[in-house]
Amino acid sequence: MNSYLKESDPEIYNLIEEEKKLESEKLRLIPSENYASCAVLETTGSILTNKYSEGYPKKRYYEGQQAIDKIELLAIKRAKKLFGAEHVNVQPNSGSPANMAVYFALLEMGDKILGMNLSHGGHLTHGSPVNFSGKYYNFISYGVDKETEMLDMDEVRKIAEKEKPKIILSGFTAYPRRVDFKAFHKIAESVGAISMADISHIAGLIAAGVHPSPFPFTDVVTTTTHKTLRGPRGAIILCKKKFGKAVDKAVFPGLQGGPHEHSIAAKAVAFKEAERPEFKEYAKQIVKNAKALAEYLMENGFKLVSDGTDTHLILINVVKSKGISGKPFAKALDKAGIICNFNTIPFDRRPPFDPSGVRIGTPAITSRGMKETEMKKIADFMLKVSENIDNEEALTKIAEEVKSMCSEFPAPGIERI
Ligand code: DSN
Repeated sequence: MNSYLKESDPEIYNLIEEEKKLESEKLRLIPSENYASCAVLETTGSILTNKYSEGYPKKRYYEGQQAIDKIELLAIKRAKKLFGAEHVNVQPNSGSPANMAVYFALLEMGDKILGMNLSHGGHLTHGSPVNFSGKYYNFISYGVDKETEMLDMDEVRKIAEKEKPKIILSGFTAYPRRVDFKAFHKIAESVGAISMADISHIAGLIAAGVHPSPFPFTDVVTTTTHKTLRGPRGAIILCKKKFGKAVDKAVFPGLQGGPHEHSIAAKAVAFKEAERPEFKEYAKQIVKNAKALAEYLMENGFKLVSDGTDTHLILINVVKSKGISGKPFAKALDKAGIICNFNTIPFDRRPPFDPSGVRIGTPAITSRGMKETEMKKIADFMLKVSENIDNEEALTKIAEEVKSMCSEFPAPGIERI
C-alpha cells in the first residue's frame, strides 16, 4: 500500500518510514502505547474510510449501509461478549469524547462528580480545570494515601458521603495498583450515585482476566481501544441497559456526526483477537514483566510510587531516587533509545512541565515478545542513563545496545508478524 503513498506524497511516506524506524529500534515504554496487529492496521487503512453512516445499525440517515450495519453490529456483539456488558456503543472517536458523552448523557451542567485527583493519577477529562470536564462540571476529588501511595477506600467513602456526587468515577492513567471496582460501586450505590469506570489503561488486562473486572455491576464504563487492548485508535462506552438510550443519544447526535466505520471495524478485529488464548498469555506476561521490571528498578535504587505495581504501569519518583527531575531524565532516556513520559507523582511539589516522576509500562515491549530477562537489561539501561544524564557519548552507546536488543524482537505491524 505504501508504494502508492511513496509516489503520491514522498514527504509523508518518508516521515512514516522515519516513525517505523523509531518504533522498531527503540524501547517504547509509554504505558498507553502498543503495537496494533497487521490485521488491525489493514482494517484501519481500508476503504471503510469512504462511507458515511450517521445513526445506528438499522436506523441510519444515509442509505447503502448493507455492509456497514453488519460491521457495527459485529463490533457491538464482540465487545459485549468480551467484557460481559449489557449495552455497548462502539462509535466514540477516542477516550475524551467517550467520557464527554457519558457526562452529557447522565448529568446537567454543574453537577458534581467525584474522581481521582489529577496529580494522583486521574485523567484530563476527570476534571482538569483547563479541560471541558473541569469547566462544565463540578469535580471534587479523592487521592491516594500519603504513606502507602495507594487508594484508601474508607477515605473515598467519607468524601462521597459528605459530597453526595451524581457520579463516582474510578479508573486512572497513572495509578500502578489494582482498582477495587466493586468497592467503588458499593460506595456509589450507598450515596445514590452512578458508578463510572474509565478502564482505558487496563482494558486488555480486564478482558484477559488479569485484573478484576468492573462488570457486571458498574453502571457505565468507558475505554479507549488502543492501549493494553491493542486495537485501533478509538473508544467505546459499555453500560447497563437502562443507560443505553441516553448514552447513544449523547454520542450521536449529541456530540459526534458520522461514525468512523474503518475504526469500528478495526475495533471488532481487536475484540476478536482479545478472545484468543494468545492474548490472555500476552496480558499475563504484561503484568509479569511490569512486576519484574519494578523489582529490578528498585534493586537499582529507583523509588517507585507505592513501591511496586499490580498492572502494566510503573511510576518512578526520580527526584527521590536519583536527585534528577522527571523531564531531564525522560529526555536522557530518549537519547538512549528508551521512550517514556515525565509525569507528576502524588503530592508532587514540582510543576507538571517538569515534575518529579516518569511513567513507564510494559504493553508495547511485551507485544514484541520481551520477557523477564529483558526487563533486567532495561532496568540496567535505565540505571546507566541516570548515571550519565549529561554524557552524550554514554547515552549514544546505550542507544546502540538498546537497538541491538530490539533487533531480536520484531515489532508487530512493522515487521510482518
Ligand atoms: N494520553 C493517555 C495516556 O498516556 O495515559 C491518556 O489519554
